Amino acid sequence: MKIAIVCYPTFGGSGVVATELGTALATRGHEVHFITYKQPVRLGLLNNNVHFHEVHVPEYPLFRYQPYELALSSKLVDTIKLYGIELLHVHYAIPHAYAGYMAKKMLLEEGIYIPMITTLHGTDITLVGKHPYYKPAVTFSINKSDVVTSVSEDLKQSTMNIFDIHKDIEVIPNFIDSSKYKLDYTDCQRSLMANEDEKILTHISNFRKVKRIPDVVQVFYKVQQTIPSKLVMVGEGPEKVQAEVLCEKLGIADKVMFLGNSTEIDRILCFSDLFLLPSESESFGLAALEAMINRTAVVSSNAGGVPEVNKQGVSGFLTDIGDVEAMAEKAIYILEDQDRLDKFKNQAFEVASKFDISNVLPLYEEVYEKAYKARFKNTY
Ligand code: GMT
Repeated sequence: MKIAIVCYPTFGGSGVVATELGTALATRGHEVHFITYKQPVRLGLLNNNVHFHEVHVPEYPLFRYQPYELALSSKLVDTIKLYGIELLHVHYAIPHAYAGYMAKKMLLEEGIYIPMITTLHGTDITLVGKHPYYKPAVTFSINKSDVVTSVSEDLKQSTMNIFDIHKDIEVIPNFIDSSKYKLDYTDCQRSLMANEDEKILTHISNFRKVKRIPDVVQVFYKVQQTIPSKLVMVGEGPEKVQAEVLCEKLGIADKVMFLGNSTEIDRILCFSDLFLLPSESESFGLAALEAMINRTAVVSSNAGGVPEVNKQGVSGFLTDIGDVEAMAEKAIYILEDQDRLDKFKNQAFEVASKFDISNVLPLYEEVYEKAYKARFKNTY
């Protein structure tokens, strides 16, 4: 099948999922066209089955806001016609589903029917999408999608609660390619980060408010009082500077490393013992899944869809949002005994393996087939 994928090209989870999905579809023989404003960060080499088309938004002084949706829908129309694309899959409702719907309408004028799958990722619903200024357009474009998928059961329920949706939403969880992690790493170069007797805690995110970055620092502050350890903070975002200041204030700056955005997440997770994810809201928690497949135990909040990924007492522990005390206690419990830590690390890997791409990719192929077969039946 010839598939166009629209996504954000950045380090965020939705872009990562879209990129990994497209790449895997291409290896299964599909022709995949990524359409976005920059080459996605996780996209490797382009080839016969993997194409990238850049959306350009020309600046014009009259506009206070440059019309990205307009440029995207025009690019979609042109690319779909040029390559004979058969299906459109948009990741993150805002503004992708809206632009996709406009492209569908324009193509229909020329007798071209293109089914659109919309995958909801989280903040497009729970944070940004529900804002009254966006809500009518988001509701409309979800209802007008041919198939809507959500990355967790919790996100599906939130979408149904927040918006007036009269479509079924299929839950297709995020995934991981576990074959990439079968290698038996004997040396993860831990010594670059910590002394032999120290444990390594890691946090990876976009450092937005929703991630509760001060909680990460506070949990580590308590842990390092009992367990010799280091904290590795990966990512960039508005809360980063405050976190650096807090580390200074608590006198732990020499034990915390801020690495910025990284394309070497697997190498970092390889030497990590424990992953911290105290988020306020999290539809799935792809970063936790990536940690788990790298045999890193997880202590997280129980926000949103996280309990669907991090299993209580198995891959790690979940506590109430903001309960820094309990998170630190659970972290110390896991880290204080090497045998126990190894057990949690292995269990985390086992849980993550259930989300292997081989189980999830066919679910996407199924919805593609369904949408493609039903394309003439749908009213636009
Ligand atoms: O908040 C982020 O981590 C980025 C955001 C995104 O849209 O890229 O992540 C959302 O989508 C990910 C992939 O489906 C999920 O794993 C994250 O849980 C979700 N973030 C939130 O719901 C806050």
